[in-house]
Amino acid sequence: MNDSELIRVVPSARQLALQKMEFYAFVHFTVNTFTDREWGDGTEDPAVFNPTGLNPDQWVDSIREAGMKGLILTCKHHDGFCLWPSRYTEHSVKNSPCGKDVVKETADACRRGGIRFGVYLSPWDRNQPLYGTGKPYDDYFVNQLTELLTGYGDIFSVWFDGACGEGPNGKKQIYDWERYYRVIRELQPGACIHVCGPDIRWCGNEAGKTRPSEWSVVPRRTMDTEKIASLSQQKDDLSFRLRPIRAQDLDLGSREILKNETDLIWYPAEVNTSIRPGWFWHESENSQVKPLDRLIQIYLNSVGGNATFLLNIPPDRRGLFHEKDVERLREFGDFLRNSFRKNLLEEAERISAPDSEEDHGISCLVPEDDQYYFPLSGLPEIRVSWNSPQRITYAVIREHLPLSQRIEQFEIWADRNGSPECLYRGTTVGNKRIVRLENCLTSSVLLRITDARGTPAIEQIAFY
Ligand code: FUL
Repeated sequence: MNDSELIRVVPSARQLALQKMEFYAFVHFTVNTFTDREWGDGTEDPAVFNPTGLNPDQWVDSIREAGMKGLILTCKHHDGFCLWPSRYTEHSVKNSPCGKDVVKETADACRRGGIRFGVYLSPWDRNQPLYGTGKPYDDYFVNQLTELLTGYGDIFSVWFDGACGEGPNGKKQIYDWERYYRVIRELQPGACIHVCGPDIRWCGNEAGKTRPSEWSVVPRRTMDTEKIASLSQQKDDLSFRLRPIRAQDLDLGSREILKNETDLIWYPAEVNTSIRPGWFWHESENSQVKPLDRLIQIYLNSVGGNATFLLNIPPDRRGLFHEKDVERLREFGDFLRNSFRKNLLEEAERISAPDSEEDHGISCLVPEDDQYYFPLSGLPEIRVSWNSPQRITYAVIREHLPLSQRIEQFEIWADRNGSPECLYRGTTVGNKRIVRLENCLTSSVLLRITDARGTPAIEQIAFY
Protein backbone atom coordinates (compact mmCIF):
# COMPACT_ATOMS: atom_id res chain seq x y z
CA MET A 1 0.00 0.00 0.00
CA ASN A 2 1.20 3.51 -0.72
CA ASP A 3 1.09 6.59 1.53
CA SER A 4 -2.25 7.86 0.27
CA GLU A 5 -3.84 4.48 0.99
CA LEU A 6 -2.30 4.40 4.47
CA ILE A 7 -3.71 7.77 5.47
CA ARG A 8 -7.18 6.83 4.34
CA VAL A 9 -7.38 4.73 7.52
CA VAL A 10 -8.79 6.89 10.33
CA PRO A 11 -10.24 6.39 13.83
CA SER A 12 -13.91 5.85 14.65
CA ALA A 13 -15.52 8.41 16.96
CA ARG A 14 -15.34 5.99 19.88
CA GLN A 15 -11.63 5.31 19.30
CA LEU A 16 -10.86 8.99 19.01
CA ALA A 17 -12.71 9.72 22.25
CA LEU A 18 -10.76 7.00 24.06
CA GLN A 19 -7.39 8.12 22.70
CA LYS A 20 -8.10 11.63 23.96
CA MET A 21 -8.71 10.25 27.47
CA GLU A 22 -5.02 9.24 27.46
CA PHE A 23 -4.76 7.94 31.03
CA TYR A 24 -7.27 5.85 33.00
CA ALA A 25 -7.40 3.34 35.83
CA PHE A 26 -7.88 -0.39 36.13
CA VAL A 27 -9.33 -1.66 39.40
CA HIS A 28 -8.80 -5.37 40.13
CA PHE A 29 -11.02 -6.49 42.98
CA THR A 30 -12.60 -9.88 43.72
CA VAL A 31 -12.32 -12.87 46.07
CA ASN A 32 -8.59 -12.95 45.26
CA THR A 33 -8.16 -9.83 47.38
CA PHE A 34 -9.22 -11.93 50.37
CA THR A 35 -7.55 -15.23 49.47
CA ASP A 36 -4.21 -13.64 48.56
CA ARG A 37 -4.18 -15.08 45.05
CA GLU A 38 -3.84 -13.69 41.53
CA TRP A 39 -6.12 -16.22 39.84
CA GLY A 40 -8.98 -17.71 41.81
CA ASP A 41 -10.01 -21.23 40.84
CA GLY A 42 -13.76 -20.70 41.07
CA THR A 43 -14.27 -22.74 44.24
CA GLU A 44 -14.09 -19.73 46.57
CA ASP A 45 -16.95 -19.28 48.97
CA PRO A 46 -18.68 -15.93 48.20
CA ALA A 47 -18.57 -15.36 51.97
CA VAL A 48 -14.85 -14.55 51.76
CA PHE A 49 -15.61 -11.35 49.86
CA ASN A 50 -16.03 -9.03 52.83
CA PRO A 51 -14.65 -5.50 52.43
CA THR A 52 -15.14 -3.78 55.75
CA GLY A 53 -15.07 -0.19 54.56
CA LEU A 54 -15.90 -0.24 50.87
CA ASN A 55 -15.67 3.28 49.46
CA PRO A 56 -15.33 3.71 45.68
CA ASP A 57 -15.51 7.49 46.16
CA GLN A 58 -12.06 7.19 47.74
CA TRP A 59 -10.81 5.35 44.62
CA VAL A 60 -12.27 7.98 42.33
CA ASP A 61 -10.81 10.88 44.31
CA SER A 62 -7.40 9.35 44.10
CA ILE A 63 -7.71 8.45 40.42
CA ARG A 64 -8.77 11.99 39.57
CA GLU A 65 -5.99 13.48 41.59
CA ALA A 66 -3.53 11.44 39.55
CA GLY A 67 -4.93 12.96 36.36
CA MET A 68 -6.82 9.89 35.12
CA LYS A 69 -10.06 10.24 33.21
CA GLY A 70 -11.77 6.88 33.70
CA LEU A 71 -11.97 3.63 35.67
CA ILE A 72 -12.36 0.05 34.41
CA LEU A 73 -13.57 -2.38 37.10
CA THR A 74 -13.08 -6.18 37.06
CA CYS A 75 -16.79 -6.93 37.37
CA LYS A 76 -15.96 -10.63 36.98
CA HIS A 77 -12.44 -12.07 36.92
CA HIS A 78 -11.47 -15.63 35.90
CA ASP A 79 -12.83 -17.04 39.21
CA GLY A 80 -16.36 -16.21 38.04
CA PHE A 81 -17.33 -14.22 41.15
CA CYS A 82 -19.59 -11.29 40.17
CA LEU A 83 -19.25 -7.92 41.85
CA TRP A 84 -22.87 -7.24 41.00
CA PRO A 85 -25.94 -9.34 41.99
CA SER A 86 -26.31 -11.05 38.62
CA ARG A 87 -29.64 -12.82 38.04
CA TYR A 88 -27.81 -15.66 36.31
CA THR A 89 -25.55 -17.02 39.06
CA GLU A 90 -25.41 -17.39 42.81
CA HIS A 91 -21.65 -16.81 42.71
CA SER A 92 -21.79 -13.11 43.46
CA VAL A 93 -21.90 -10.33 46.03
CA LYS A 94 -25.49 -11.23 46.81
CA ASN A 95 -24.18 -14.21 48.80
CA SER A 96 -21.35 -12.37 50.47
CA PRO A 97 -21.50 -10.42 53.72
CA CYS A 98 -20.69 -7.30 51.71
CA GLY A 99 -24.18 -7.42 50.24
CA LYS A 100 -23.56 -4.35 48.07
CA ASP A 101 -23.68 -4.01 44.31
CA VAL A 102 -20.03 -3.02 43.92
CA VAL A 103 -20.48 -2.29 40.22
CA LYS A 104 -23.25 0.19 40.97
CA GLU A 105 -21.34 1.82 43.82
CA THR A 106 -18.35 2.22 41.53
CA ALA A 107 -20.32 3.49 38.53
CA ASP A 108 -22.11 6.01 40.75
CA ALA A 109 -18.85 7.17 42.31
CA CYS A 110 -17.37 7.68 38.83
CA ARG A 111 -20.36 9.73 37.79
CA ARG A 112 -20.18 11.84 40.94
CA GLY A 113 -16.47 12.36 40.42
CA GLY A 114 -16.79 13.24 36.73
CA ILE A 115 -14.77 10.34 35.31
CA ARG A 116 -15.93 7.66 32.91
CA PHE A 117 -16.78 4.07 33.85
CA GLY A 118 -15.83 0.86 32.05
CA VAL A 119 -16.15 -2.88 32.64
CA TYR A 120 -13.79 -5.84 32.54
CA LEU A 121 -15.72 -9.09 32.15
CA SER A 122 -13.60 -12.22 31.95
CA PRO A 123 -14.85 -14.64 29.30
CA TRP A 124 -12.87 -17.37 31.08
CA ASP A 125 -15.04 -18.50 33.99
CA ARG A 126 -13.69 -21.15 36.36
CA ASN A 127 -16.89 -21.36 38.37
CA GLN A 128 -19.71 -21.51 35.81
CA PRO A 129 -20.77 -25.13 35.01
CA LEU A 130 -21.93 -24.05 31.54
CA TYR A 131 -18.41 -23.00 30.61
CA GLY A 132 -17.13 -25.14 27.76
CA THR A 133 -20.59 -26.16 26.52
CA GLY A 134 -20.72 -23.75 23.57
CA LYS A 135 -23.93 -21.82 23.05
CA PRO A 136 -25.32 -22.26 26.58
CA TYR A 137 -22.24 -20.53 28.01
CA ASP A 138 -22.34 -17.83 25.31
CA ASP A 139 -25.95 -17.18 26.34
CA TYR A 140 -24.86 -16.91 29.96
CA PHE A 141 -22.03 -14.55 29.03
CA VAL A 142 -24.27 -12.39 26.85
CA ASN A 143 -26.83 -12.20 29.64
CA GLN A 144 -24.16 -10.92 31.99
CA LEU A 145 -22.87 -8.46 29.43
CA THR A 146 -26.42 -7.24 28.96
CA GLU A 147 -26.85 -6.70 32.70
CA LEU A 148 -23.66 -4.66 32.83
CA LEU A 149 -24.34 -2.66 29.69
CA THR A 150 -27.93 -1.76 30.55
CA GLY A 151 -27.89 -1.28 34.32
CA TYR A 152 -25.01 1.08 35.00
CA GLY A 153 -25.29 4.06 32.68
CA ASP A 154 -22.79 5.09 30.06
CA ILE A 155 -19.86 2.68 29.60
CA PHE A 156 -16.67 3.84 27.85
CA SER A 157 -14.83 0.52 27.71
CA VAL A 158 -15.43 -3.22 27.62
CA TRP A 159 -12.14 -4.95 28.36
CA PHE A 160 -11.83 -8.56 27.17
CA ASP A 161 -8.92 -10.50 28.50
CA GLY A 162 -6.89 -12.94 26.45
CA ALA A 163 -6.50 -15.53 29.22
CA CYS A 164 -8.46 -18.71 28.54
CA GLY A 165 -8.29 -22.03 30.34
CA GLU A 166 -10.48 -24.86 31.46
CA GLY A 167 -13.73 -24.44 33.32
CA PRO A 168 -14.97 -26.46 36.31
CA ASN A 169 -15.84 -29.42 34.07
CA GLY A 170 -12.39 -29.53 32.48
CA LYS A 171 -13.58 -28.09 29.16
CA LYS A 172 -12.53 -25.01 27.26
CA GLN A 173 -15.02 -22.65 25.70
CA ILE A 174 -14.86 -21.51 22.07
CA TYR A 175 -16.09 -17.95 22.46
CA ASP A 176 -18.57 -16.45 20.02
CA TRP A 177 -16.75 -13.13 19.88
CA GLU A 178 -18.76 -11.70 17.00
CA ARG A 179 -21.95 -12.20 18.98
CA TYR A 180 -20.47 -10.46 22.03
CA TYR A 181 -19.38 -7.54 19.84
CA ARG A 182 -22.85 -7.17 18.33
CA VAL A 183 -24.39 -6.95 21.81
CA ILE A 184 -21.90 -4.28 22.87
CA ARG A 185 -22.41 -2.22 19.72
CA GLU A 186 -26.14 -2.36 20.16
CA LEU A 187 -26.28 -1.56 23.87
CA GLN A 188 -23.29 0.79 24.25
CA PRO A 189 -22.30 2.06 20.80
CA GLY A 190 -19.84 4.52 22.32
CA ALA A 191 -17.84 1.86 24.17
CA CYS A 192 -14.47 0.66 22.89
CA ILE A 193 -13.77 -3.07 23.00
CA HIS A 194 -10.20 -3.66 24.17
CA VAL A 195 -7.60 -6.43 23.66
CA CYS A 196 -9.78 -9.34 22.42
CA GLY A 197 -11.74 -6.82 20.45
CA PRO A 198 -11.69 -4.54 17.42
CA ASP A 199 -11.06 -1.10 18.93
CA ILE A 200 -8.03 -0.96 21.23
CA ARG A 201 -4.90 -3.08 20.91
CA TRP A 202 -2.94 -4.64 23.77
CA CYS A 203 0.63 -3.33 23.67
CA GLY A 204 2.00 -6.86 24.09
CA ASN A 205 3.28 -6.89 27.68
CA GLU A 206 2.14 -6.11 31.21
CA ALA A 207 5.35 -4.52 32.42
CA GLY A 208 4.84 -1.04 31.00
CA LYS A 209 7.24 -1.53 28.10
CA THR A 210 6.58 0.65 25.07
CA ARG A 211 7.64 0.84 21.43
CA PRO A 212 9.76 3.74 20.24
CA SER A 213 7.54 4.00 17.13
CA GLU A 214 3.89 3.23 17.81
CA TRP A 215 1.57 3.21 14.79
CA SER A 216 -2.22 3.21 14.97
CA VAL A 217 -2.64 2.02 11.36
CA VAL A 218 -1.86 -1.70 11.28
CA PRO A 219 -2.91 -4.80 9.31
CA ARG A 220 -6.50 -5.84 10.03
CA ARG A 221 -5.32 -9.29 11.06
CA THR A 222 -3.50 -7.71 14.05
CA MET A 223 -6.96 -7.64 15.61
CA ASP A 224 -6.96 -11.41 15.93
CA THR A 225 -3.60 -11.90 17.62
CA GLU A 226 -5.02 -12.12 21.14
CA LYS A 227 -8.00 -14.22 20.12
CA ILE A 228 -5.75 -16.67 18.29
CA ALA A 229 -3.31 -16.80 21.18
CA SER A 230 -6.12 -17.56 23.61
CA LEU A 231 -8.03 -20.09 21.55
CA SER A 232 -6.17 -21.45 18.54
CA GLN A 233 -9.62 -21.74 17.02
CA GLN A 234 -8.98 -20.07 13.69
CA LYS A 235 -8.48 -23.23 11.68
CA ASP A 236 -9.76 -21.68 8.51
CA ASP A 237 -7.74 -18.50 8.92
CA LEU A 238 -5.77 -17.83 5.76
CA SER A 239 -3.33 -15.53 7.48
CA PHE A 240 -0.88 -18.40 7.94
CA ARG A 241 0.24 -17.72 4.41
CA LEU A 242 1.41 -14.29 5.51
CA ARG A 243 4.00 -13.57 8.13
CA PRO A 244 2.40 -14.13 11.57
CA ILE A 245 1.75 -11.07 13.70
CA ARG A 246 2.23 -11.09 17.45
CA ALA A 247 1.15 -8.38 19.86
CA GLN A 248 4.81 -8.17 20.97
CA ASP A 249 6.26 -7.40 17.53
CA LEU A 250 8.41 -4.30 17.61
CA ASP A 251 7.19 -2.99 14.28
CA LEU A 252 3.48 -3.28 13.55
CA GLY A 253 2.90 -0.42 11.17
CA SER A 254 5.93 0.98 9.33
CA ARG A 255 5.66 1.50 5.57
CA GLU A 256 7.90 -1.51 5.12
CA ILE A 257 5.65 -3.74 7.24
CA LEU A 258 2.47 -2.50 5.56
CA LYS A 259 3.64 -2.55 1.98
CA ASN A 260 2.32 -6.04 1.20
CA GLU A 261 -0.77 -5.88 3.39
CA THR A 262 -4.12 -5.53 1.66
CA ASP A 263 -6.45 -4.70 4.54
CA LEU A 264 -5.65 -2.15 7.25
CA ILE A 265 -7.41 -0.87 10.36
CA TRP A 266 -7.08 1.90 12.92
CA TYR A 267 -6.10 -0.02 16.04
CA PRO A 268 -4.34 2.15 18.64
CA ALA A 269 -2.23 0.71 21.45
CA GLU A 270 -2.99 0.64 25.16
CA VAL A 271 -0.23 0.09 27.73
CA ASN A 272 -1.55 -1.73 30.79
CA THR A 273 0.40 -2.34 33.96
CA SER A 274 -0.16 -2.46 37.70
CA ILE A 275 1.09 0.00 40.28
CA ARG A 276 2.22 -3.12 42.22
CA PRO A 277 3.77 -6.42 41.11
CA GLY A 278 0.36 -8.15 41.13
CA TRP A 279 -3.01 -7.15 39.68
CA PHE A 280 -4.74 -7.81 43.02
CA TRP A 281 -3.89 -6.43 46.45
CA HIS A 282 -1.52 -8.44 48.60
CA GLU A 283 -0.34 -7.34 52.00
CA SER A 284 3.17 -8.50 51.13
CA GLU A 285 3.30 -6.03 48.23
CA ASN A 286 2.53 -2.89 50.24
CA SER A 287 6.20 -2.04 50.12
CA GLN A 288 6.44 -2.66 46.37
CA VAL A 289 4.35 0.15 44.95
CA LYS A 290 6.12 1.33 41.80
CA PRO A 291 8.43 4.28 42.38
CA LEU A 292 7.33 7.66 41.07
CA ASP A 293 10.19 7.73 38.55
CA ARG A 294 9.03 4.49 37.00
CA LEU A 295 5.43 5.71 36.69
CA ILE A 296 6.64 8.93 35.09
CA GLN A 297 8.76 6.99 32.64
CA ILE A 298 5.85 4.73 31.65
CA TYR A 299 3.56 7.73 31.30
CA LEU A 300 5.96 9.71 29.10
CA ASN A 301 6.57 6.67 26.89
CA SER A 302 2.92 5.58 26.61
CA VAL A 303 0.77 8.74 26.63
CA GLY A 304 3.73 10.56 25.13
CA GLY A 305 4.32 7.77 22.62
CA ASN A 306 0.95 7.45 20.88
CA ALA A 307 -0.60 4.94 23.28
CA THR A 308 -3.08 5.19 26.12
CA PHE A 309 -2.04 4.25 29.67
CA LEU A 310 -4.20 1.93 31.77
CA LEU A 311 -2.78 1.83 35.30
CA ASN A 312 -4.11 -0.74 37.76
CA ILE A 313 -4.61 0.14 41.43
CA PRO A 314 -6.05 -2.73 43.50
CA PRO A 315 -8.25 -1.99 46.53
CA ASP A 316 -7.28 -3.76 49.77
CA ARG A 317 -9.45 -5.84 52.09
CA ARG A 318 -11.15 -2.76 53.49
CA GLY A 319 -12.27 -1.89 49.96
CA LEU A 320 -9.97 1.14 49.89
CA PHE A 321 -6.87 2.07 47.95
CA HIS A 322 -4.00 1.51 50.35
CA GLU A 323 -2.28 4.61 51.78
CA LYS A 324 0.92 3.84 49.87
CA ASP A 325 -0.90 3.77 46.54
CA VAL A 326 -2.87 6.91 47.37
CA GLU A 327 0.33 8.73 48.18
CA ARG A 328 1.96 7.62 44.93
CA LEU A 329 -1.04 8.70 42.88
CA ARG A 330 -0.99 12.10 44.55
CA GLU A 331 2.70 12.48 43.80
CA PHE A 332 2.07 11.51 40.23
CA GLY A 333 -0.71 14.07 39.89
CA ASP A 334 1.66 16.71 41.30
CA PHE A 335 4.21 15.74 38.68
CA LEU A 336 1.65 16.25 35.91
CA ARG A 337 0.39 19.53 37.31
CA ASN A 338 3.89 20.92 37.78
CA SER A 339 5.35 19.68 34.51
CA PHE A 340 2.61 20.73 32.13
CA ARG A 341 1.32 23.87 33.81
CA LYS A 342 2.27 26.64 31.42
CA ASN A 343 2.47 26.25 27.66
CA LEU A 344 5.31 28.56 26.66
CA LEU A 345 4.08 28.66 23.07
CA GLU A 346 1.33 30.97 24.19
CA GLU A 347 3.98 33.49 25.22
CA ALA A 348 6.04 33.26 22.08
CA GLU A 349 6.94 36.50 20.36
CA ARG A 350 6.79 34.90 16.93
CA ILE A 351 5.68 31.64 15.37
CA SER A 352 6.52 31.13 11.73
CA ALA A 353 5.59 28.28 9.45
CA PRO A 354 4.90 27.67 5.76
CA ASP A 355 1.65 28.84 4.23
CA SER A 356 -1.52 26.98 4.93
CA GLU A 357 -5.12 27.19 3.95
CA GLU A 358 -6.75 30.01 5.87
CA ASP A 359 -8.78 27.71 8.10
CA HIS A 360 -5.75 25.72 9.11
CA GLY A 361 -3.21 28.43 9.82
CA ILE A 362 -0.52 28.55 12.43
CA SER A 363 -2.83 30.12 15.04
CA CYS A 364 -4.47 26.69 15.26
CA LEU A 365 -1.46 25.34 17.12
CA VAL A 366 -3.01 26.56 20.32
CA PRO A 367 -6.06 24.44 19.69
CA GLU A 368 -9.65 25.20 20.21
CA ASP A 369 -12.18 22.57 19.31
CA ASP A 370 -11.23 20.71 16.22
CA GLN A 371 -8.61 22.98 14.69
CA TYR A 372 -5.30 21.97 13.21
CA TYR A 373 -2.43 23.36 11.19
CA PHE A 374 -2.27 22.04 7.64
CA PRO A 375 0.43 23.47 5.34
CA LEU A 376 -0.46 23.85 1.68
CA SER A 377 2.11 21.27 0.70
CA GLY A 378 5.32 19.62 1.74
CA LEU A 379 7.01 19.09 5.07
CA PRO A 380 6.77 22.11 7.37
CA GLU A 381 9.46 23.70 9.48
CA ILE A 382 7.90 25.60 12.34
CA ARG A 383 9.95 28.13 14.26
CA VAL A 384 8.96 29.49 17.63
CA SER A 385 10.86 32.45 19.10
CA TRP A 386 10.70 34.25 22.41
CA ASN A 387 11.93 37.64 23.57
CA SER A 388 14.12 36.06 26.20
CA PRO A 389 15.59 32.57 26.78
CA GLN A 390 13.14 29.97 28.05
CA ARG A 391 13.90 26.84 30.01
CA ILE A 392 12.10 24.06 28.17
CA THR A 393 11.75 20.59 29.66
CA TYR A 394 9.04 19.10 27.48
CA ALA A 395 8.02 19.54 23.87
CA VAL A 396 4.59 18.14 22.98
CA ILE A 397 3.32 17.49 19.47
CA ARG A 398 -0.09 16.14 18.47
CA GLU A 399 -1.39 15.11 15.09
CA HIS A 400 -4.95 15.67 13.93
CA LEU A 401 -6.07 12.04 13.98
CA PRO A 402 -9.22 12.44 11.86
CA LEU A 403 -6.67 12.83 9.04
CA SER A 404 -4.87 9.67 10.20
CA GLN A 405 -1.33 9.29 11.49
CA ARG A 406 1.10 10.87 9.07
CA ILE A 407 4.39 11.95 10.66
CA GLU A 408 7.21 9.45 10.13
CA GLN A 409 10.14 11.53 11.37
CA PHE A 410 10.76 14.84 13.02
CA GLU A 411 13.56 16.85 14.61
CA ILE A 412 13.68 19.48 17.30
CA TRP A 413 16.37 22.11 17.00
CA ALA A 414 17.23 24.95 19.37
CA ASP A 415 19.48 27.96 19.11
CA ARG A 416 22.10 27.58 21.76
CA ASN A 417 24.79 30.22 22.20
CA GLY A 418 23.97 31.58 18.78
CA SER A 419 24.20 28.35 16.81
CA PRO A 420 21.50 25.81 15.98
CA GLU A 421 21.73 22.40 17.61
CA CYS A 422 19.59 19.33 17.01
CA LEU A 423 18.24 18.26 20.41
CA TYR A 424 16.06 15.37 19.37
CA ARG A 425 15.26 13.12 16.43
CA GLY A 426 12.02 11.19 16.66
CA THR A 427 9.74 9.02 14.57
CA THR A 428 6.00 8.69 15.16
CA VAL A 429 3.78 11.34 16.76
CA GLY A 430 0.13 10.28 16.45
CA ASN A 431 -2.16 11.32 19.29
CA LYS A 432 0.72 12.74 21.33
CA ARG A 433 4.48 12.74 21.40
CA ILE A 434 6.12 14.07 24.55
CA VAL A 435 9.83 14.78 24.17
CA ARG A 436 11.85 15.31 27.30
CA LEU A 437 14.65 17.81 26.69
CA GLU A 438 17.70 18.01 28.91
CA ASN A 439 19.08 21.43 29.88
CA CYS A 440 17.33 23.32 27.14
CA LEU A 441 17.62 27.07 27.65
CA THR A 442 16.86 28.84 24.40
CA SER A 443 14.98 31.71 22.82
CA SER A 444 14.27 29.92 19.55
CA VAL A 445 13.12 26.39 18.70
CA LEU A 446 12.64 24.80 15.31
CA LEU A 447 10.39 21.80 14.72
CA ARG A 448 11.21 20.10 11.43
CA ILE A 449 8.96 17.38 10.07
CA THR A 450 11.42 15.47 7.92
CA ASP A 451 9.24 12.62 6.66
CA ALA A 452 5.50 12.07 6.55
CA ARG A 453 2.79 10.11 4.78
CA GLY A 454 1.46 13.03 2.77
CA THR A 455 1.15 16.51 4.26
CA PRO A 456 1.16 16.40 8.06
CA ALA A 457 -1.82 17.84 9.95
CA ILE A 458 -0.68 19.16 13.32
CA GLU A 459 -3.22 19.70 16.05
CA GLN A 460 -0.93 21.09 18.69
CA ILE A 461 2.61 22.03 19.51
CA ALA A 462 3.41 22.96 23.09
CA PHE A 463 6.50 23.66 25.18
CA TYR A 464 6.67 23.39 28.94
C1 FUL B 1 -4.45 -10.99 32.40
C2 FUL B 1 -5.21 -11.67 33.54
O1 FUL B 1 -4.97 -13.05 33.58
C3 FUL B 1 -4.74 -10.97 34.78
O2 FUL B 1 -5.23 -11.56 35.95
C4 FUL B 1 -5.15 -9.52 34.68
O3 FUL B 1 -6.56 -9.42 34.71
C5 FUL B 1 -4.60 -8.89 33.40
C6 FUL B 1 -5.07 -7.49 33.15
O4 FUL B 1 -4.92 -9.68 32.28
O5 FUL B 1 -4.54 -11.65 31.22
